[in-house]
Amino acid sequence: MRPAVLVPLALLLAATPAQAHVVLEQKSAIAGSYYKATFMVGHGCGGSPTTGIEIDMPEAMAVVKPMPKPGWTLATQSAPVPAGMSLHGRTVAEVVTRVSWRGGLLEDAHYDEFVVLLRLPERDGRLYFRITQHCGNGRNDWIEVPEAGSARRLEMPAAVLELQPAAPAHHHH
Ligand SMILES: [Cu+2]
Repeated sequence: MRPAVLVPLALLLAATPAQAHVVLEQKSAIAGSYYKATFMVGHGCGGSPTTGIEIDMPEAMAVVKPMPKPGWTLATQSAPVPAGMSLHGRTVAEVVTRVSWRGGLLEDAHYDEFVVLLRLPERDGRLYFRITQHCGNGRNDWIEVPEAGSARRLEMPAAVLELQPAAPAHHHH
C-alpha cells in the first residue's frame, strides 16, 4: 500500500461515484481555460421523460457556446456585462447567461448529454450551475448549493465544477 498523501479536493470530488441527477462529467478544470461542459442527464422526473433542459451560467463568461442536438430546439438568453470583458484583445459587452434545449424527448430509461463550451473565469473556487429539468409530467429544479460549513446532503444539488488555479510559471535556475 502507498503511504497516505494529501489528496486535492478535486480528486475526491472526481472520485465520487456517478450519481443520478444532472451532473457534470468533468468536475474539475483549470481556471481561465476553455472547458467542454458535458451535463449528464441520468433520469427523468419520477419516471416521466425529460422534454427540456435549461442551464443558468453561474457568472459572466466570455465564451458560452452550446452544442445543438438533433430533435431539440436550442435557445440562449444574453445579458450585458457592465464592466465589459476582454477576449483575444476585444471587448465582450454581452454574454450568454442561460442555455436551453426544449421540445425533445428523453425517456426515463435512457441517458443523454447536453454540452456547452465555456471559457472559464480566471479564479479558483467552485462554480454552481443551476439547472431546470422539464419533463412530460413535472419538473426537477437542480438548484441547491451547499451552505458554508454544512455537510448536509442535498436533495436537488446544482451541478458543481471545481476551478483549479492555473499552474504558476516554472523557473529553472
Ligand atoms: Cu438523481
